Amino acid sequence: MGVSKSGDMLNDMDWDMAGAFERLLEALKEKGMTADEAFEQLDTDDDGKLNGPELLHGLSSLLGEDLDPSKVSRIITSSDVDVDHRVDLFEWRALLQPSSEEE
Ligand SMILES: [Ca+2]
Ligand SMILES: [Ca+2]
Repeated sequence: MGVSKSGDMLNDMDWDMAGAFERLLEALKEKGMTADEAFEQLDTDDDGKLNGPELLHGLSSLLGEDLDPSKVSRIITSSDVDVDHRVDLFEWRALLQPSSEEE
């Protein structure tokens, strides 16, 4: 019910990043994982930052859908406060933090 489908091909510009992160939050909730734990899991080389390949790989497996590098680079661009082309823990938390509430 209420599911609308557009016949248009979903290209990268139309890709719903916020929607993807909502699904990611749902997935984490199901696994009982916090944002911090997810970060640790994604940070496979333990440098405290998520680079493109780590995000691509980690998010794809958490979401159970195949992201592509252009989506990942959009995630990085939109979250990268200090412009080092990596997502650190603070940037990651900001990505996953619902903006409505802060505690
Ligand atoms: Ca890393
Ligand atoms: Ca950064």
